[in-house]
Amino acid sequence: KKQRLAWWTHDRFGMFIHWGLYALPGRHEWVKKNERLTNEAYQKYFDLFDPDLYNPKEWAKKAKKAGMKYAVITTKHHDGFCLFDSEYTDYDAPNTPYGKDLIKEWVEAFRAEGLRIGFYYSLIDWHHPHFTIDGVHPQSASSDKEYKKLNKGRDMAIYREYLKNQVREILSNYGQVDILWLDFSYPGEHGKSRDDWGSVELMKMVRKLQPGIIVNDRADLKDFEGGWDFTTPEQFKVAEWPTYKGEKIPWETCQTFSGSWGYYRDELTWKDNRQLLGLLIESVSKGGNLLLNVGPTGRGAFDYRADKALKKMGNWMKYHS
Ligand code: FUL
Repeated sequence: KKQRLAWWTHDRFGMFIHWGLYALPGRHEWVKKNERLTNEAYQKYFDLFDPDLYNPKEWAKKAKKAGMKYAVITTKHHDGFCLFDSEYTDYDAPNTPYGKDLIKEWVEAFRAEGLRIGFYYSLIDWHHPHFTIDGVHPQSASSDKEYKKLNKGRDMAIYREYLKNQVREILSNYGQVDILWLDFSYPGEHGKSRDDWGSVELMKMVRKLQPGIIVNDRADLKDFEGGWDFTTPEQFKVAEWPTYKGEKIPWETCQTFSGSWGYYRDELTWKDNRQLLGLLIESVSKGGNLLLNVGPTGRGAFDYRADKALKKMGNWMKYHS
């Protein structure tokens, strides 16, 4: 484990990219859930998806200039839309007006800049007809009876197979993948956990397909020893180096520039450069990594505020890397 984490522990600073259909409405990647949108209401973003400014070479250059050494992109977020070409669904980038696999271009561009690459894959899926409706679903219910009615005919075993097939695809079709970032489990009433995802089986497949890959801790694999590689404190500064059974463990905090991961035009709580540098320095000083997120627009460009912030990080990293 230590060996496969060596590059990551050394590199420390990466770019997270949340990009998908939700970039079009531009008001949070959870817009489908937050506004309880149906598949029909959400369909227009698929029908209009045509990012004419998408230039992953430019993105990769920006990440590199900012001092980042790796990048993780959403191959599928909770809304179920696949940025990659999938044999198992029509709900993917090649079927939008854009008409191409977005991940293929992305991987080539980031590799060309010498960056390591990671795939975020959402375990949650608000589009698949067999994904059971639960507490964080856009069509969530208010009583057990209602859940029962809504979930009649939905079969998680079918979805489980789908997710396994898709993880196989993303780990087979793009060469070496350095990180798998699964997201996320919420055990409890109307929540989902490792048996819903088939996490144990899934991990066996992952390790076989990509022996060098490192995997985060969000598939409810409780045992750190045989399961995941690093833990993922989200949107907070850790007070001290996280531990497991008394041992310090590898960790990475993921953070946004503003309040949302997906592009959110009118969200104005952007962190300033001092805060961002503080995050990086403090995380590294406590043995952790920083995965700093960019949410590109529906046309495929970085927001000017993200550009500005990345430039400033780069200026600092040039002298203190
Ligand atoms: C969370 C997700 O629900 C957010 O949308 C985002 O992807 C973040 C990194 O993880 O759990």
